[in-house]
This record gives sequence, C-alpha cells and structure tokens, in this order.
Amino acid sequence: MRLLYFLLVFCLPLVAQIHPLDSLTTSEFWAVYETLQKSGQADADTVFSSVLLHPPSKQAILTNQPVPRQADVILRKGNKTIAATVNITTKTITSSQELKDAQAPFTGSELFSADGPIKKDPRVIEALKKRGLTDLRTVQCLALPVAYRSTPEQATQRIGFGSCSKTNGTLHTWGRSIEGLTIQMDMVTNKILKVIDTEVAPVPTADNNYEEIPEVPRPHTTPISTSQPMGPGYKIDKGEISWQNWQFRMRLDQRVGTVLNLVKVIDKGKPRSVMYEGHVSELFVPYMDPANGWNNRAFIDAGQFYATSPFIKPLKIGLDCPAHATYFDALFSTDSGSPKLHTNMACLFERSLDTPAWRHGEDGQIYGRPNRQLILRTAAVIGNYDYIMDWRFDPDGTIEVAVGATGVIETKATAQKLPPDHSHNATDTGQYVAEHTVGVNHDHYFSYRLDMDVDGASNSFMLHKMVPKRIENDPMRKSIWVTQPTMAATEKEAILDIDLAKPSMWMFMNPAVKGPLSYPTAYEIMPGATAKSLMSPDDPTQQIGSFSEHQFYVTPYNANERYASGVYVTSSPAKDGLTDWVKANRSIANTDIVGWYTLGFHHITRAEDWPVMPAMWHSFLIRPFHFFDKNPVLDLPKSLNTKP
Ligand SMILES: [Cu+2]
Repeated sequence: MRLLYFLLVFCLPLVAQIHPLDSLTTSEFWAVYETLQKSGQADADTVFSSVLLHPPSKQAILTNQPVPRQADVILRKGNKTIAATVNITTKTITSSQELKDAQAPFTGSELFSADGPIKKDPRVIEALKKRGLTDLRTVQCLALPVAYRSTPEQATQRIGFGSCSKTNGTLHTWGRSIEGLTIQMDMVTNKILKVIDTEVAPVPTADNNYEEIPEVPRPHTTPISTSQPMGPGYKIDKGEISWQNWQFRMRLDQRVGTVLNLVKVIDKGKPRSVMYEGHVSELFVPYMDPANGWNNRAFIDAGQFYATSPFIKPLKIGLDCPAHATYFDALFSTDSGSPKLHTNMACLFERSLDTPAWRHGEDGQIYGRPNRQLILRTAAVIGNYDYIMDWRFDPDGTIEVAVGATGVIETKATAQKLPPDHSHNATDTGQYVAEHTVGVNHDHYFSYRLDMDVDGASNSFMLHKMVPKRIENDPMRKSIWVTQPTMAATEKEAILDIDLAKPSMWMFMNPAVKGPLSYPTAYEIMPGATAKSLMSPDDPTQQIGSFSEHQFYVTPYNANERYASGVYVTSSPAKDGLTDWVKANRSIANTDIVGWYTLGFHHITRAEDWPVMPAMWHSFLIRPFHFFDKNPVLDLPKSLNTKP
C-alpha cells in the first residue's frame, strides 16, 4: 500500500501544519540552502556534508509550546569543516562555527572519486602489475575514511585510506580484494601520500554470484498466504501511528534511521508515557587482524558513512516486508544541499505470531488468546553488511528491539588455498569460507539510545538485584535467592554488564507515580544475547567504539548527547562519546534520564556465511513492570479475525 502521508508531509506547509518532530520537508531543505547561501556561509563549491533535523526542545514538545524548525548542518570547504544550525522558521543562522579538531563525514562523490587518482599513481600501477593486473578498467579502487586517528596526518589533513578490488568475472567485488596493497590519499588535493605493498596473494576466484545460483524448489513448500483483506489494524494520522493500545510518532533520519518519539500506551482510555525518544545511536564493527589493510578496519557505521549514502536503504516489497505493509518514503540531503526522495525506506505491518499471548489448560479445556505484533522495519546497508532493524510492538506493552545481520562478510585473500589441517585453528584471525578466502573475525555492536519517560520525564534507575540467601536451622532448605532493590544514584552506578553469577533486572521507574499495588510504575530493559568488547582500552580502535565496553549506561538527559561515539567520527580524536560523558558521574536520581543499550555479537565466520550470510537475529526487550494493574492482554479477542 502506497502511503500518501509522507508525500503530503513533503508538500507542506501548503497542506497542513508540520509537527515539530516531523522530518525536514522539501521547502525546508531549500530554506536551509538559501539561508546559508545568502549569508555567505556556503558558496558554489561548498559541500553540504550533512543536513539533519535539529531535534526540537523536549521541554517545548512536552508542554506544547511553539518551537522553531531548525536544521543541523555540516559544511565542508576544502579542508575546513563548519557546523551551523539554521533556524528555518526565521531563515536565520542560529550558530555557525569552524571546527578545529573535527572533520565532516565523507560524502559519496568524495569516496568514489578516489578511483582515478589512485589508479594513476605509478606505485599503484607497479603493484597491480606485480599481481598480473594490467587492465585497470577491471580494477576498482576507493578511499574510505577511518573513524579514529591511526596516522598523525589525520590531525591536519583529510585522509582517505584506499584499497582496490578486481571486478572482472563477477557481479560484485566483495571477495575479490587485492590483498596487501593500501593507499593513503589527501582527499582535498587528491594527492597520493603513501602506497604500502606488503604481501601478494592471488585474488580469490570462489563463486560469489549468489543471485545467479539456480533456484531449487524445496520439497513440501506449499504456499503460505498472509493478507489483511479488511485493511490494516493500525492508523496513521498526521505522523502519529496508533495500534491497539500503542501510540507513537516516527520519522526517518539520514544518520540513524528510524526515530521514535512520544511512545505511549493507552491504559483505560488514558495515554501514559513510556519513552520520549528511541533510536539507534551508533554502530561499531571492529575487525581482528593487525595486517596491512585490516589494522584500521574498525567502522563506526552510522556516523562514518551516513553522508556517503543514507544509513537506511530501500526495502523490497515481498522480501523485506509483506506486500500489504505500509511503505514510507524519506527525504534526505544530497551533498549539494538539495533534497532527494528515497522510496520504500521503512515499512509497517502487523503479523500473526502464531503463538498464544497467554494460555492455560485445565480440566481438558484450553483457555487463551492469540497474539499479534506491530512491526516497524528498516534495512541499513553499510557496504558489505545489511542489518534488518525492527521495532516490534506487542499488545502486552512490550517493545522488542531486534537486529537481523545479513549481507556479505568481509574476506581476506590468502596465498594459502585452504587450512593446512582439520583443526579450527588454521588461522587465528579468521576462518576459511572458500578457497584463498578467509572471513576475518570481527564484532558488531549497536548502541541504542532510549530516552525512557515512564509516566513522565522524571525517572529513577533501579537495579533489582537477585542475591543468594542462606536459610539457617531449616532441614528442608539451605538456600534461596531474594531480591535486593538498589537505586543507582549516579552514572557510574548504572554502568552495567551482564553477569550470570550476579543477576539483576534493570528498570526505569517513576518514584512519583504509584501503581495499583503501591509499587512505583516501571519499565524494564531486558537484555538478550549480547557481547562485550575484548579489545584493550588503550587500543585506538577501541577508543572510538568504547561504548562496547559495557551493555548498559544511564545518563541524565542532555539534548547534545545523541551519538555514542560523538557527532564527528572522521579521523576523530575520540574524546566526545558516551564513555566520556559518564566520567562526570552526574546524578541520575529522579530526573530526566536516558538509557543506552549495547546490542552486540562476536562473529567467527563459517562456510555457511559465504557467499552471502543467512540472517542472524539479536534482540532485547523493553517491558512493563508493575506498570499495569494486571495482565494487560486478558481482554484480547478470542479470534484474530474479529472486526474492530
Ligand atoms: Cu559479522
């Protein structure tokens, strides 16, 4: 179903009033452009590296006060980076500053323009010749930014780190890397600064044309049909989505994808606040190989690449989401400051879970209610990797946040054809996934920023610890576990890791609102399978993705703290991020607080991950705790097929 809503929003303000939390519209992008041009801040050569909605004042939103529409802009003029905030309402510049220790993110044209200069360098030509590669039309080179400072030149110059792949004989170049050859390039002058050539390995030839593999019908795959013949059960009204007892706003952001706002549950007819804002904050994907070409692969995937191409990419109807889903378009900036429409960037649909929301069998009878879920989905594609990113709403007040990792693993070409023996330790930096092809060990970390507002903005954070208790003088029992509620007073007390020997529940609670049983109302953050970085804190790669040290953090609300590795992650000195903010050890008691969950996993690759990886899912839950007075889904319909 094509949704007119977003197109209508793009045509505003002629049609209706823009909500302060809506995405930037066409006319607003152009207002930003014209304001910067007229003021002299931008000229014909200025690159618009980033134009994002400046999030409106939370205080103004919560008190229904008028709030100006603003945009945060990063401009680049040669080597200079300028941060500006533009007031769209008044067409004035709120602030503008040249940054001395930060660099604008790489844009797409910048990244791909490296191919020509790299292939003209005689050292590169010689290195390619040494590998038998003389037809340079079949070699593709690009220069990527590095998020952290890996060379001193990055402090003063805009350095791209180049590498090349062979393109002939294949549709995609993943798995065709020209190993051991790396290039450092000044992206402003296009001067090649260094060519490093450390090892020659044959470019692998293992089949990677996955799309051309013939389809083989599987036995017993009869059609499964899902449809909603009476239309969806959700409503979308001026950017507000409502479904069953849920109500929230959604916008799509070029840097972080889906941004949820004003997430509420309707309880007995009254809207109750759960979360003011929720979105991915950052991604960190470090590789575990110190060799040339691999030693600086530690990607900060959202902040490092969103200007190259938007974090989220189009969805395919019938593959990513059902045909009957609602698909949303998005309007993002180009590097000349003009808006560009991207279609099918998010989808919304209901699905039957084919499981009961609850059930009980008694006296030969089965009592229960069937369950369903509302899913808001996007797909991020960053180079080789694809991440399906879900916000899943359950009727019982739970939100499941899930990420499905798929796409193509990064591989290293090796001189050796296959592992020398039958052990799994043939190489300590990866596993062979095809001949001459090692899938390098790596991690994936996702930082989710969760501005929880449980029944209001002022919340406290409680650890509901479970501790063993010795039972004395009782022949029937020697031990039990009991709960020990502990309030986290400051940020350091809320830096948390999963420890199976010291379990605890992590809860945002409102000390001022008592539930029907007299407990403060609360929402729990329930971790799923996750991971913690094993790199040392003095490793510069770890410093830029340092949020991966822990699974959870709580900070007092600060409008400027949105991205866990900081705003600027191109050649960054890594001094502005979540782990820096929490050093202040600010109070988090009974105030507006924000949770930061790290969803992570270590990835040891396997044959089954090649040439394209089966989707692997990880998730965590945000679920009510003493928020409702009883099971909130007792009243679900007995059949899913009832008319509302
Ligand atoms: Cu992986």
